[in-house]
Amino acid sequence: MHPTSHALLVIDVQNDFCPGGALAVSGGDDIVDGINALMADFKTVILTQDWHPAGHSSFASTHKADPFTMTQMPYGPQVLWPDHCIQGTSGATFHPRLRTDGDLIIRKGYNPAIDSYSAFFENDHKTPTGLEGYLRTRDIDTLTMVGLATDFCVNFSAVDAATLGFATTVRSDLCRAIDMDGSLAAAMDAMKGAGVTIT
Ligand code: VGL
Ligand code: ZN
Repeated sequence: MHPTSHALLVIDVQNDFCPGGALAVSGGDDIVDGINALMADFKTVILTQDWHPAGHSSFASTHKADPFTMTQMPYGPQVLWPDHCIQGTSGATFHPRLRTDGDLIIRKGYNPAIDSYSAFFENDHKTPTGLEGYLRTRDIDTLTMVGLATDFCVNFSAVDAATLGFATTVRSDLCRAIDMDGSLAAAMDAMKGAGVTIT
């Protein structure tokens, strides 16, 4: 059992990121049993849930564009995704086998105008989700991260956590990647550059 200062963060293990989902990550469901087992070692388990309104600005359909193309947002470049994780739909629900009896569920991406990959900040890198305060007020300074997708939401969450000063480890065996246009290699570099431990 890890000490109370060390929490597990489970990123976006939702139906739309698993095979058959709207933004399926290859092997996304392979990690569920391993994550459930890992939860038993932590006193604090936090889950995140991608939670978009219909017509979200990160959806290609909103821009009449093709999915997996890029657009420019006021806060910078943004990948346009297939419609996914729409609030209240089965695609936004956690994988049916995932243990969801954690301490906190952080929903993100609900602001129509800003995407939110990171569990800490929206994609403007300024608007906080409140997770930092939750962790600090509970004297948590060490994080292990698992989930989907390695190169987007896990990457952004891990880089932000390490930059905020949390000792951060990503368990790559319990993550799966989208890997478009070299995004996995870029994410690995970004995480290592930020001081994230990748195992
Ligand atoms: C994610 C793309 C869009 C993720 C979420 O969970 O990595 N990726 N929304
Ligand atoms: Zn999303």
